[in-house]
Amino acid sequence: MIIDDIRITPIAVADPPLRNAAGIHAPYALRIIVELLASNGLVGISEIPGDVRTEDALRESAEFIVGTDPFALNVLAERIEKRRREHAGARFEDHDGEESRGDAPWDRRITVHVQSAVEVACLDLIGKETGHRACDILGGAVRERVPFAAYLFYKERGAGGRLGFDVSPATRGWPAARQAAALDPEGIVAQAHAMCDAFGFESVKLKGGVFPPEEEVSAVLALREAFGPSVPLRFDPNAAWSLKTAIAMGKRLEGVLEYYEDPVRGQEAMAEIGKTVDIPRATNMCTTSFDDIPSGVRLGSEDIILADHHFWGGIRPCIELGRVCRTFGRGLSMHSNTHLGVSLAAMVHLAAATPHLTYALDTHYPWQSDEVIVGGRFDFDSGTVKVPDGPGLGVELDREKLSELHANYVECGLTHRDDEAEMRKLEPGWTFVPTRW
Ligand code: GKR
Ligand code: MG
Repeated sequence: MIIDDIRITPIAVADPPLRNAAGIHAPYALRIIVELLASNGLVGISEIPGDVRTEDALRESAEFIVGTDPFALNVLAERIEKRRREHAGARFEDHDGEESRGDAPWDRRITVHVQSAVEVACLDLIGKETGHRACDILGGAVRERVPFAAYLFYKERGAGGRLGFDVSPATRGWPAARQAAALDPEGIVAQAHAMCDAFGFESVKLKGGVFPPEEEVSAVLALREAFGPSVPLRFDPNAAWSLKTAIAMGKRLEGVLEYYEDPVRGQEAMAEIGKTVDIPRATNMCTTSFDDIPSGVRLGSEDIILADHHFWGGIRPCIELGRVCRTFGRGLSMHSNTHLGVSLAAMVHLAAATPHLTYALDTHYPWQSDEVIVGGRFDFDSGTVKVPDGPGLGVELDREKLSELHANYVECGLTHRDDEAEMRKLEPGWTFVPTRW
């Protein structure tokens, strides 16, 4: 089996106005659907965050992806990195260069996105060729259902895309909560109830870094009051807090949080938190690559790392990360950005094949209404998703939906994620401040 062609389809997915430290989500989130067309007629698929720079990098990579055996995963990963290094030159590892993770809550490195797109689509091809599920190729499933956490956001009114602001007064439950604004502790608790009732989640995460710390701590305490100590709570201000603030707030959250995710920026500051605040610390911002592991271990900057196959270069590096975490006594959880079912399927296979997965995973999936896979949206049962049965990822593209979502992309005119620019539409003059409080 040889890869004959690569098809890259940017899509725009309706996304509600969710707030974070860097601003607010645009009405559409960009994703890229990648298809690898093999010589035997099989097609392997993957999904990654959208950005024109990533699209360009994928197109450039086509010259050495085409003609390669999809089983040659190590060779492909190395070639992608080499090509990206040549392309970026000195800027590759500069703080502000092309391969910088950036200060925003999400990761903007292009190489790992391209590696992820190619690896996942190859695993899908290998599975289809051999008749095995992706998780079985990766060593076998240690769980057949994967647990996820409710992911709460402060949000403005509306559900994104063309869904507008109108909701019939008769609408109840999650569809109403997905439209409603949630800007205070009462709104967050109502959102949590609606999301947990609809999906059965048994852990809850609140995205912070939006309002003054006292207000956000009140929301966490209101969640604890509403759900009791049996529901694990996580809180993530995306490093918008100073060390002083994070220590003061952390003291109030001891005994309340399951983990404190990126309260501050950088491994050194995260390590300081660990000296005074008695809550496990998690990160998807300060330890984000294998190169960061030695200093993270030396400093003791986190207790839990959030894997993400889009940001670690694929599913296999995340499984390796699981082994590293077990070796160094760290827990492993999973990070998420806005996504559809192809990414969800990959997350589920990764989680199924990772013995050392110690927490329920993050997912933005409840916030989306679009889907790009045949059969529509995934079902959640008691907050868990079943590993798909079919070979490879076990999901297929719905071509009609893919065309619709691509038409959204062309129409909406967005080329990359810019939550700060969106926020200015709401509050002219608003600027992103990496450490705000
Ligand atoms: O979707 O606004 C968001 C989140 O803030 C996201 O961008 C982060 O990458 O989910 C994320 C996180 O855990 O930091
Ligand atoms: Mg985070």
